[in-house]
Amino acid sequence: MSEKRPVVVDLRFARESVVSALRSALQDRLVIDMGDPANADRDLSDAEFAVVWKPDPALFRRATGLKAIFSGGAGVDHILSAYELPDLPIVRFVDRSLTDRMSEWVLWQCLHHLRNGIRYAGQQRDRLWHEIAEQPEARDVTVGVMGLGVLGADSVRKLAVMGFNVIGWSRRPKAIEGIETFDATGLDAFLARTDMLVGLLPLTDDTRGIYDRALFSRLRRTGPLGGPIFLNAGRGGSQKESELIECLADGTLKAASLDVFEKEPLSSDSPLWSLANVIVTPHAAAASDVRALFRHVEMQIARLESGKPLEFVVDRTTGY
Ligand code: NDP
Ligand code: OXD
Repeated sequence: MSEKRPVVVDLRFARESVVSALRSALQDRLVIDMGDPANADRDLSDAEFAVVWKPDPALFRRATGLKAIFSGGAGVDHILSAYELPDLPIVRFVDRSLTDRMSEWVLWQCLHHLRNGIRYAGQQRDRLWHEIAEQPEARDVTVGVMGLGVLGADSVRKLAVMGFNVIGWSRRPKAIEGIETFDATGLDAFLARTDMLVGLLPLTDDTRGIYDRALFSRLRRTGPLGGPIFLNAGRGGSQKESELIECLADGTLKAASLDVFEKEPLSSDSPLWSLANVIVTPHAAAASDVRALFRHVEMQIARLESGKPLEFVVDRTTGY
């Protein structure tokens, strides 16, 4: 073991994967795994880095010598909104595996809605052999993606490969080849063109509750799917769930695919479980691969130690 200062790991997910990945990760320094009860009262003041997902609130008071905090996921709302954080760089998790997984979820759900997946699943349950006559082509459907960051940018490209007409919206102007993009000022124009709305926004003060009735009412209603469809894999705090449920019931929205919810796990009495036009996945769109997470942490620490700046650092003023 070298002289290097320890890394404290407090990842409150996939415990077995964390334990297994730690057998070969961060070999050049001591790892203090807070999931191990033996470390519950350990002095953390010598820890240099923290790798966290929804950590113990006391962690940042105990680990007073940190140089940087690594989020165990792409989102950082789990710490920014819940803790008093020291003024340190916070690094998001950005990795090919996570990006691919998210794009898979987005394509899976968009194709499911395009190809009448909900109706065919119902027909199968009823043993009904009936081909639905109206089958729009992807090129007739406009998918509008809100959030064109690491995940949104990959999703729009892959949706375009599948033939969808794809547009995107982000706070600042963006240039993505083959994709028409809108900045914050172009929200109305963006929504008016969108048949399937995909939410890939981070949760910040500006995006909390952004998906509400007023927004859903501005989506295109004359598209080939018979009504707008909403997909959200960003954060549930961005959707006003009571209004979303009403919109799904009264036809403002034709259907939805939801991976994230205002409160998780989704309560067993939520109407979303049983609405026939809703697909629920349990915040599983793009889980972090723990081995890849530790590789990313090792890479970023190596950058720092060789005098290079950290990558994927959160802007504390915008909150993402
Ligand atoms: P990025 O930080 O790379 O991208 C965020 C995007 O959102 C940017 O395009 C940004 O605009 C845009 N944005 C932020 N605030 C606003 C705003 N107020 N108005 C308009 N656009 C805005 O994040 P990622 O793409 O890596 O991840 C996005 C989110 O996905 C994560 O924060 C997390 O919440 C969620 N996530 C969900 C997972 C799941 O399994 N369900 C897994 C992983 C992530 P600009 O480009 O102008 O800065
Ligand atoms: C993330 C997530 O932010 O899994 O990475 O939600």
